[in-house]
Amino acid sequence: MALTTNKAVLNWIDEMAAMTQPDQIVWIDGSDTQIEQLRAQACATGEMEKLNQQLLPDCYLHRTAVNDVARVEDRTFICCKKQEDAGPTNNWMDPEEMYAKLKKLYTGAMKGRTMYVIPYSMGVVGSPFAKYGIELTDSIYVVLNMAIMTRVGQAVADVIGDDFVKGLHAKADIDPENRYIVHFPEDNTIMSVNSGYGGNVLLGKKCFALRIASYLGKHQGWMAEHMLILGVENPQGEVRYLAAAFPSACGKTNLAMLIPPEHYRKKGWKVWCVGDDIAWLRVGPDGRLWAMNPEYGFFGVAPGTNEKSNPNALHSTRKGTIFTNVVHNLDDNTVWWEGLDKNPPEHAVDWKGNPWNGKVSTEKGAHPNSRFTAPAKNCPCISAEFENPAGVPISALVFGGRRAKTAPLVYQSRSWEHGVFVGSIMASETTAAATGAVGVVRRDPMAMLPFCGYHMADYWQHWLDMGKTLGDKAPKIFNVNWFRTDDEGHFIWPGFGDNLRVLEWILKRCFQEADAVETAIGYEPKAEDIDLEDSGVDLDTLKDLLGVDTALWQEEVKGIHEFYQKFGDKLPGELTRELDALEARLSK
Ligand code: SAT
Ligand code: MN
Repeated sequence: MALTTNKAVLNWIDEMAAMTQPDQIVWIDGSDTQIEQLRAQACATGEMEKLNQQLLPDCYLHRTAVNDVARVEDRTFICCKKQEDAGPTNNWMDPEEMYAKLKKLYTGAMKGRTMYVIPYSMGVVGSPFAKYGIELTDSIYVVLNMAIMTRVGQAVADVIGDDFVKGLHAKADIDPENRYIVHFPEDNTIMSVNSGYGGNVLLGKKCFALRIASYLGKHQGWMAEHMLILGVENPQGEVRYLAAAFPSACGKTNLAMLIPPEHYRKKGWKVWCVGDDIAWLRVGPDGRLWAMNPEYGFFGVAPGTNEKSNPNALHSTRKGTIFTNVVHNLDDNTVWWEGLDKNPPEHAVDWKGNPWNGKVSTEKGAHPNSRFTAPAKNCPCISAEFENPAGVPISALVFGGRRAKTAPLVYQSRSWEHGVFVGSIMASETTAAATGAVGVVRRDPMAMLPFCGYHMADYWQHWLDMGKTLGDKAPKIFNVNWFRTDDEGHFIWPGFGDNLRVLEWILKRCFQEADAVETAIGYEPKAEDIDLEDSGVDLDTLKDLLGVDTALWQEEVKGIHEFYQKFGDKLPGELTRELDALEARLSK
């Protein structure tokens, strides 16, 4: 039975059902009974496997098709009326043409299947900052993941209005040649077909909360960013918040849940996680920038997650979690992945569904982009403000990427405008989170390259405009790089919990409690001002990590000129001026 009488919702569902022709339509009310029933059904068909309920209560395993393991950026489209509005970094097609193309793929795609109707909320249901969507899907896996990642069910159906985001997902034949992830920002519509993998099909996440929301934010004066949100509590008991943007699979989840080094813990430092992937930011009534996490769970990268790197994430996955494309340990019916421990199972099934012996196999058992979908409330360090609809006030915005050489450990921008410049020139080595080559340096402005729902240069202008609104209440902007390597390719900075040493300086800077030295690229800490006690890093190494290599940066400037050319007249003048100023400072 329909959970709402909203005509706009019902008419749209009728239209989509007429096209996709499911055998039946089932509304997701979000009740435990219904979720339990769907889990049982998915296990009966082999879509999911129930794991050891003593060790991993309410946990399940799923394997995607072998050709369907990551976001497909080359098949992701922004379809607005004018191509110019999508910009040079997005794939575009005329909406009419795309609707016609998709219609063919969706027609009859749900024959013999059930269409699930998922009313979901991004943000606390009923709050002025929440936005609602409906996802139609023929995948139980999608339903169960959405029920972890977002707030779903009757409570949402009760408050949904006419301006909901429409999402249609059909697995169809999982045909990579006909896989499309399409956004129509002007119609509040998302259509995804021929995939069953997370980022392509959990439409509340990248599709809505970033691509559609960034477009809405531009028009409504707020921002949707690919950022984690965390609170750092100092020994005085004061919690200061920051939001940080890193490309996919660069450690956002690890940073969001970091455990302070022992030396810090003893003094009383604590870290609280508000979000690990997406931040919606607005100017609050006090004129400051406030951030809230629109999601309800974590869709984290499994490989590398362990008791040392991220105990909080690992703990979060011990109940009510869905594992995708990890190793199935047949001895105790649990899961394993590379980097979990040094004890890979002997009797196991790999992510492709083949028998796998971790003691002898030279092939990876888990896919490098294998994932866990875990409820946020499982996280031991979840912030008390997680369910606060208004979110938290942000003192610092941090950009970062994976750079072997150029970017120093940390630097602060000279101003908001310069900070927008720093975000716009972000570059990172690619990871397994998207299909394509791994380890190639690409420009990924604000970590939003694959997620900005409109012209990137207009997006930068929006950042500049937000800075004008915020004025002297604007957060300070920083850039970090945990990934510098030595000549043998080893990481120099220990990372993980030790990153708090850098966050301490960042937050002190926001409250005029720490000094800095000026360099050509921005303000850096005095090496003595970073607490290195028990870090295993000595002062000289830290000085190296903070080093700015002029020749490398001059090369970088050339690359930025080239990159900026893509944006033509739309490139805000402020950014060209910042680039010229950087060039001038480097040649001094
Ligand atoms: O696959 S997702 O897009 O949800 C995760 C990521 O790539 O950041
Ligand atoms: Mn992400």
